[in-house]
Amino acid sequence: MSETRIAADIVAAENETREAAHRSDYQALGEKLARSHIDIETITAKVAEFFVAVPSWGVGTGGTRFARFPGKGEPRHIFDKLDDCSVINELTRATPTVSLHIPWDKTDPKELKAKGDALGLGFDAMNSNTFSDTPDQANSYKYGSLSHVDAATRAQAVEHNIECIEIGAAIGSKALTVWLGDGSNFPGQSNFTRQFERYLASMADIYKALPDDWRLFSEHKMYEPAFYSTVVQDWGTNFLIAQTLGPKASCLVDLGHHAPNTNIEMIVARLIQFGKLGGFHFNDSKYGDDDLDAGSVEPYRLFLVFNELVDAEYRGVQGFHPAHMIDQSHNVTDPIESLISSANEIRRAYAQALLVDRAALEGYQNDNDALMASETLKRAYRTDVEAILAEARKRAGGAIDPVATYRASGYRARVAGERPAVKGGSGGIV
Ligand SMILES: [Mn+2]
Repeated sequence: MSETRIAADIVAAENETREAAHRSDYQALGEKLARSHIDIETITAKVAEFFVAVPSWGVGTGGTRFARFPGKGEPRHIFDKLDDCSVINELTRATPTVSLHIPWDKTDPKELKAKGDALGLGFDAMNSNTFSDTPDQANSYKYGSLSHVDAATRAQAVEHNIECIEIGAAIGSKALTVWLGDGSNFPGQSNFTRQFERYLASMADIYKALPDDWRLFSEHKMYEPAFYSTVVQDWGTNFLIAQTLGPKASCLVDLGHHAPNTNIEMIVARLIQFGKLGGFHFNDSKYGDDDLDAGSVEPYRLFLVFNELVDAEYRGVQGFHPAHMIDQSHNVTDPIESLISSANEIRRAYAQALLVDRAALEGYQNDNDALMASETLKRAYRTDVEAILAEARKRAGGAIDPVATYRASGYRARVAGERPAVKGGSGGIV
């Protein structure tokens, strides 16, 4: 990394204060795992190779439809956002890519690329936005975009998505995520079939514009902003879309976009089995699309999702390379701290899933030993893998305790002085 936002000597000094305790914890965990014939070095190496993209919109303070309470030193534009994203990666070494949202982050692609290169950051999936209007656009998305009854509005929405691909191609992205707010608020307002036909035709036009090595992710969501029906409302519809469009299309699973109590890990398994799992928007949820921090409410569910991913990894499923992205809205925390913590929680779930004794689990499943099958998962989940996560961070140049190191660095106070408060800013509720 040629430029850093957190001085290396601060990271080194903070690590020094924790080194002895960490070394002791790592050794103790290694001995414990060895008793189960697990080599801690193998797990640490795999964790160090697991990465998740941060969303550019996640480093600004989010809000609700009631209010937004800005934080200090909020990023004013995409270049400030990239600085904040760099801080997260410098401390966690788990987030080397950023997912952009257009038009929120629209600027000269050459400058974007140069800034990313300077910070050692790459660009993950591009996100289009046809759920709000820009001041200069000809046709409004009030009544829909890709599925709108008006052909000119649909064409405008298609054109916007193609522009996202062009910007992405110029900065090294390889995927486009399409989430749209199209739906209806009243029974009878829209003809479900005609609306979905129009949507599929628009998506086919976008698909045609994809470069050969690109992927197209469609993201389903049960409700909101439309409250009676949504065009891409669930994983079944999402699967139909991916299957209809072709091999470059697959499904994005946002953990918050399901009905309460939905068995998300089972959806993940189904999509893997039929080759249509494109990737994730990680977050957590209590009631709806809450966009809470990953692992903050239901860490066991996050683990169970990773249990399916690791199962697929070990089975060597062909073409299995889901995109890992975070999609959260931070209303009451410093967004940088939330994203640091979330990246760690995602890696934690991965590490725990790596510890599952898969041969034993299969044996219990074949013997119909439900209790021991469950216990096999729980045993892995109960293991405190923090020392593995810390070791992976430290070896890559990151912090043993990234949130404490971030606070010690004084970064937020520094940027608060450099970035005068601005009104507005983009929310983070996709
Ligand atoms: Mn999302």
